[in-house]
Amino acid sequence: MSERIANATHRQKLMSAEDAAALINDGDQIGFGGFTGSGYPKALPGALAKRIKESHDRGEKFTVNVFTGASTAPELDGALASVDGIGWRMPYQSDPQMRNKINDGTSFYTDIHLSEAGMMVREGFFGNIDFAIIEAAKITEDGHIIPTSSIGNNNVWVEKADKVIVEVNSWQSEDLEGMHDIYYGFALPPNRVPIPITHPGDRIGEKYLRIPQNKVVAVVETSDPDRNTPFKPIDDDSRKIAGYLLDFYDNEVKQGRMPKNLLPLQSGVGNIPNAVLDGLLHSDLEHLTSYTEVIQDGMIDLIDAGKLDVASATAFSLSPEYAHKMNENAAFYREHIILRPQEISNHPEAIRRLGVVGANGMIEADIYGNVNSTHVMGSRMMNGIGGSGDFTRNAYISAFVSPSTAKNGDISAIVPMVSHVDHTEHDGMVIITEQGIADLRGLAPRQRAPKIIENCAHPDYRPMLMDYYERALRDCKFKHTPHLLSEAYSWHTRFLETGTMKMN
Ligand code: 0RQ
Repeated sequence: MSERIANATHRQKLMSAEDAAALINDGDQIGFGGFTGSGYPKALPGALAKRIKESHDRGEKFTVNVFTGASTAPELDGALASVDGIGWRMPYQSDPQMRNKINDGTSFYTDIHLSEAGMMVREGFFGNIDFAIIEAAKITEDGHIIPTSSIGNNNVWVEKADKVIVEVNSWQSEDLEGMHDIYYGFALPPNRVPIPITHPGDRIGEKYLRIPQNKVVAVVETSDPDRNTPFKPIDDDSRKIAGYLLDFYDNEVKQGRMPKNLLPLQSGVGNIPNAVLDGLLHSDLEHLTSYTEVIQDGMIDLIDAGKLDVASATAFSLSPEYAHKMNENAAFYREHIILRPQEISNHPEAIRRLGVVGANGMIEADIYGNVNSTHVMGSRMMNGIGGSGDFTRNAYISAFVSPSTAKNGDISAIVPMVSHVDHTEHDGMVIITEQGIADLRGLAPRQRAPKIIENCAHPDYRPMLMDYYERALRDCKFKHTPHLLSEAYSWHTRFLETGTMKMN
């Protein structure tokens, strides 16, 4: 038996994943660990999926409601979705099978801000949580639980759940001990108090996850790695977008609006954010800090180069190569990285106080600066809003970054009116594509539209957008935000009918 389960009481609860899954029933609400492919339970979801499949084969109904930190991996979302085992899901996902089940109507999906997911469960808005199923690197002799590569909402799930199942994963480094900072100062209104973070590196909580021992009904041993996808090599467009963003930051420093080492950085996941981090690596900036959601490969490079003093997040989102590096060197990286609950990493209060500088991806923006991050053609769910809203509304500077077109140029990322709105024109400040940058701060809608069209739209779509805007300006009775409502979605309907937004 693994020495990773050093506590005698917990050792008595050791069982197989199949036996632990047998404790779960149809309709149960389960808070799973897991955030952007890190720190999710590896064995229980598969064993549960098998049980669900057997029930379905017998003609019995069996679905569970799945709560997580954010996206997980094929072993969790994929396994449960593929057997139609998820009745309802929150707050973020990116697994192809899960996405299909949401879009074909099999599973309900409640897409909410990541900072609010745990909070709302505490507030009782989602009813009772039956199980928390979380991953640990070790259970120490005196019963302390050392978390793994994400915290996410684990603190909330174990606090609110009736029963807890702990997977102890020997793949995770024991040297993660000390990297986590779990805050226990939350209360319900009217008893809330300020969150005492004034610097990204502040530690305000505890190293271990508190789990009432009497709640633990099963302990399961695993050894599988986190399954993150490697990043693609940085392409020209991503490099250009990163270049515009870094020049913009540089100008903010010159204008005296940001200090020389910038302000704490937040970046979404993906290839453009990774290109931004690579750009920072090759700049002469020093003593950078980060207050973000996920630690990506580029941040590890910045730490290695001595340029990033401290990074605060709730999870890793590392390629397999970098995850291996983390496992080998966690004792070093824990001096520079703090993993917090997502209710703290994404907390509006902390983001606003620290003056975080954010950059997130988008699906489309409209000519007035409203942004759609989630729905393709207004109806098809991609991933979810994730943390983009937490950061965009509260950041010191909020940027959206995207290629100006998608699907080989048949879709323009700049459209007359977004087909779904996640971030309103009141939230985002800067839009960047490979074509250029539109700084929207202080601009009224009629000042924004020409700037977004000229600077950000692809040349193939620029004249069409300008034509729409000019006719709207001429024919719309009200001139604050001129629109031709009968035409505003014609670009999307044209794509759905003909396969391209272009006029043939
Ligand atoms: O499709 O995968 O089939 O090739 O969307 O697009 O350009 O690779 O960009 O990976 O950064 O994703 C908004 C989805 C962008 C992401 C979104 C298609 C495109 C491609 C991916 P394929 P790209 P990205 C912190 C912050 C919300 C959550 C968030 C996201 C695929 O950034 O999920 O920000 N954001 N969290 O072809 C049709 C368009 C499209 C389009 C792109 N206009 N129409 N398809 N695509 N634009 C992290 C967390 O919160 C956890």
